[in-house]
Amino acid sequence: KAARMQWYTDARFGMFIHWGAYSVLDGEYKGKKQKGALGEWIMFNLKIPVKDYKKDVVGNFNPTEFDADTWVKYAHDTGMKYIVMTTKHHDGFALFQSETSDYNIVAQTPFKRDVIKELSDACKKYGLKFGVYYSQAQDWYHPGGFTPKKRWDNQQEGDYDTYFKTIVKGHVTELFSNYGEISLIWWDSARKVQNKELANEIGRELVKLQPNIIVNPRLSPTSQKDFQTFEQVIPGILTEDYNELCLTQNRSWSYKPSDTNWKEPAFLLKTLTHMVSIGGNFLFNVGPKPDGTFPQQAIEALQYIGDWMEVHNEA
Ligand code: FUL
Repeated sequence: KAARMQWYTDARFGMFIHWGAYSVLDGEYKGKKQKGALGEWIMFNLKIPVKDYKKDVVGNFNPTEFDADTWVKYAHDTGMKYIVMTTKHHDGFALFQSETSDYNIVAQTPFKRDVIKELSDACKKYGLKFGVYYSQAQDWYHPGGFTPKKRWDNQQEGDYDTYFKTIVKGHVTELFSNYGEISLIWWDSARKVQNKELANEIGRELVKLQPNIIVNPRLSPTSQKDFQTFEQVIPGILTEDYNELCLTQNRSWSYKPSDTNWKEPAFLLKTLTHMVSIGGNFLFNVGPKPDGTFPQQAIEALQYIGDWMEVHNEA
């Protein structure tokens, strides 16, 4: 474990990216406003039927300005050493080409490009580690995927174990086979896993495809645990089990311009130095816009931290 963890404990600073079809909406759908703060939860919050989400949200995802090099260069120039990218969030929509399910960016959107391929290539080019976020428990699209509270849409009725053995295993096998080295997997969300033995068994099989990968413990409550994450709560001190803080710049993880609670760049820099001083990592989240560019607030914060890093970089 120590050897696999070395790059991560040296890294200190990474970029979390929440981007998907949900980035198209700004807390509102067909005149109804979302009550929850998290843009990536809009399908659940507004109980948008699968077929409508597929047509109006996924079908309108066309990020024509997306350029993987630009994203990775932002991270690189800010002094970040790794990227963790949403490959499939709770809405079930995959941002990579897939034979497992045709609910993916290549098959369903006018854009048709495999952004995971482009991002993983750009990470290699700039020497950053590439990690994948994958929502294995919740999936509001594929039959059998977990949905908190009641399902609002009969299309999702199905068996959880079958979903896990086909969709999750199929998807993650593709992610671990088609993109070169994957350095980290960020499973989500352990508490909601319904069959932890099955999850652990499949998890053990999958990591064999990427022997150096490090794993967070959100696959199941008893799964492999290389590092842990504090979510949105800045820890005062770390025990050795907790290595990472992930934090958004406003409140939503995904792009939501009506959420104007932007944190000051100086505050984010202090958060970074604090996390480093207590021996942890800071995984700073960016929610790119539906056209594929970064919000101005993110660009400014990254620039601010990057300038400081440059001045203080003695190496
Ligand atoms: C949570 C998710 O429900 C949020 O949408 C977000 O992805 C966060 C990092 O993890 O469990």
